[in-house]
Amino acid sequence: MSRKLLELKQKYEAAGQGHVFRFAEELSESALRNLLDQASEIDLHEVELLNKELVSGGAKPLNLEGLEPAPYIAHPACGGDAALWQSAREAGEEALRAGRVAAFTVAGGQGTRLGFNGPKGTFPVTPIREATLFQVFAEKIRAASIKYRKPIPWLIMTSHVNHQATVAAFEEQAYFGLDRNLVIFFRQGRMPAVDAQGKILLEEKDRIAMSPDGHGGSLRALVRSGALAKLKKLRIDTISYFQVDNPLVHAIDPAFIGFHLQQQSEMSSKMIPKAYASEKVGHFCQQDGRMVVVEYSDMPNALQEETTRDGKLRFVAGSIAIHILSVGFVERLGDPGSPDSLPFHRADKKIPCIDESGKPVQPHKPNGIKFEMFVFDALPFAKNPVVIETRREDEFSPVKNAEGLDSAKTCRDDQLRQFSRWALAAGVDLPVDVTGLPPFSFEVSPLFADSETAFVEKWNSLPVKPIIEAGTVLL
Ligand code: UD2
Repeated sequence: MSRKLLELKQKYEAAGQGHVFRFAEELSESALRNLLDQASEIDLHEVELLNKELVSGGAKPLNLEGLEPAPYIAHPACGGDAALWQSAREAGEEALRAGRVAAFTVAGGQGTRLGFNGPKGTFPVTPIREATLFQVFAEKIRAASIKYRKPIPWLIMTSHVNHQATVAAFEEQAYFGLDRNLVIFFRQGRMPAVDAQGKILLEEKDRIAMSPDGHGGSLRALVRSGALAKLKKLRIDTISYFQVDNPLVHAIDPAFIGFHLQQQSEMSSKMIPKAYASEKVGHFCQQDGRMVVVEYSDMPNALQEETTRDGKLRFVAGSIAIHILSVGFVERLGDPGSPDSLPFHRADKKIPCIDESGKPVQPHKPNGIKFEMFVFDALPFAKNPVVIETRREDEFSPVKNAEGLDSAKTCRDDQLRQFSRWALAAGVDLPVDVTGLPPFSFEVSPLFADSETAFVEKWNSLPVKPIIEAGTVLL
């Protein structure tokens, strides 16, 4: 132990971070072990570079030169070419039947805004069964693997904080009927938080203030954890990536997969037209011939509000964090020696910590800096990136906040509207209000149907049609 302490202490002192061991002498053996484990996880060279780039230099203003809206493939319901979509769908279905596709949920976030105690994926989200986000995704993945007669592995990225609770939730629910060997959990990396002088903050005498390295950390975590090697062994070459907060997502979308494969894209994305200029989503743009996403917080208002001649938003393509990634691309970008690596972003936060004398500090304004990577920053490195349009009502209603916009209530209502649209398309007589909301709650499990087409087909095949009323669950 003491040799390890000595070695690390020297390294940290040389990097100007010796204070991390300020209280080492006072610690019990197990507390010291914790501190040493954390300290050895940190790449001091990376921290030094980030300090130079993002801390002493401050946040860099975005280079807006030559920024243009990115082109996208329009949805057939919004003027897109139906034959093109059909051909993409067929290509995607072929890949699914060949077992080339895995699903991937990033679930390492801290979910602070929702104020829910536990991994966000265990948040109950559906109107009647109160199925959790994880259950909804599991049922979508099961439905697709039944349809295409091939098991679909599911990768789930957790964080140090929620890993155990996430795995326990799956154990408790017997993996929602999935093959447990094909549910692959792995932890994302962590980064230390620093103060305005770039000094690593201590949360406790034996604990460095560490936080998840952002969803962009998923690329290197896929490689480092061995999850990507597992996929390659299973002959998977295509990964369907989505966030844990959006139960409407088509976890497996043949048309999306097909466009990605047909155009030999390394990373593809879905967009929705922004509802209003200041909507909090990233913007798909092009710059110097490369695809970039400019986050809402980085895009000047004037650009967000710019309109075309016909009065539509110019930067209309909103990123909803749904992607297809090629395994070879992840392997290239996730390699620690790769020249193509994701940049870090700086986030100024209130970070509870201890001061030089070991006294706890509860900050009331940002006192520290966290470093995070964003997955969409991989786009400029991707060959042939494709963006396709999806419809908000079909695919996007995230649960982010405890109340108001993007809350459990708005998400439940959006699910009800979706179920009602499907039922109406099948000819069910359902009274809905002007917003499409039915007067009572009911639910359609993805195992019954996971799209309007699937619903209509299933409904038509039923010899006896169930009555849809308050509390109905179609399973
Ligand atoms: C994200 C996008 C935004 C838009 C929106 C759609 C960013 C910066 N912004 O906003 O452009 O697409 O989503 O809903 O991404 N996560 C991890 N590890 C981390 C951090 C996050 O796994 O270290 C996961 C988290 O569990 C969640 C997802 O990433 O599934 C999104 O995280 P968020 O809530 O921080 O993203 P948000 O809402 O700011």
